[in-house]
Amino acid sequence: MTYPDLQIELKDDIAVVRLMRASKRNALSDGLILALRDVFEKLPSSVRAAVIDGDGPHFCAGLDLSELQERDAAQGMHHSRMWHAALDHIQHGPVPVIAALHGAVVGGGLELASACHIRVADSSTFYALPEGSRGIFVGGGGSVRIPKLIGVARMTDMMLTGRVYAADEGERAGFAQYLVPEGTAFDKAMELARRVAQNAPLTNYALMHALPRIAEQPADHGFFTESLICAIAQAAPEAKTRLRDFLEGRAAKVSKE
Ligand code: 1HE
Repeated sequence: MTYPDLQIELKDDIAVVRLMRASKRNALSDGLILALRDVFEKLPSSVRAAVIDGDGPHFCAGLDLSELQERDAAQGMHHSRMWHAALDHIQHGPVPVIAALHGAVVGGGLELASACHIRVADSSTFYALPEGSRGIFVGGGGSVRIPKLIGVARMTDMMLTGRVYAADEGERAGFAQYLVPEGTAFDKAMELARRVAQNAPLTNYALMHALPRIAEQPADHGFFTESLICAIAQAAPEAKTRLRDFLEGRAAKVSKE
């Protein structure tokens, strides 16, 4: 798989997907969005987790504004739906995806990050939704995914006032699950990806596909769906092996370290 602005590297069972458009701050052109869709649709079956990061000083400056030409309403809708399809391949693809963030994570860049399953930010990271001041609206799934991270009130404030969150307050607000020193987000993301890749595939599948749906269901439906996925996961041979390994002292205990 080769694409002009995307680098794909396989490090054992981890796919590293890097935005390679540093001169344009990794702004997401239509070509880049379609390439992301393609990559996550066609990941080799040996891949167990993926890391997305960005080349250069910023993770991603969002939509490529130079491509935002005169579009009529129908074209605008189809363009937004193209983003939805691409980012859906990340969120609901075959493997968990970890975003390694640094510098600007803004607009569509934040929409991309919010489609990932874990976000690791270094201390240079900042978050913003400049759509508000550019006279447009999020169109890459941001209004669905970003409030799930930070809440509707914070997102409304960001878009109304142009508020920029620094890395530390961003972590407290819920944008990222990990905050690490500058220049180390990729290494931390790889460490987490290796850990995630060791899980039983069905557990990872349940976390990616069942948990978000259960969270949207009324409690009574959620309990029922949970019971189904729980039963399917524990019936898998790999679960039985892992449980036996623990009971017979071969598996790691839970520890604070
Ligand atoms: C771009 C873009 C872009 C940079 N589209 N070309 N996103 C935004 O509104 C963010 C716009 N970008 C910025 O605010 C800044 O560029 C950054 C804070 C991200 C980085 O600043 P800096 O000083 O490191 O770089 P720069 O000098 O501003 O930009 C370097 C080049 O990248 C420059 O081009 P050049 O030809 O003059 O060298 C910039 O024009 C270009 N560039 N960002 C196109 N976004 C599905 S809907 C999603 C809607 C949105 O995402 S809206 C938010 C868009």
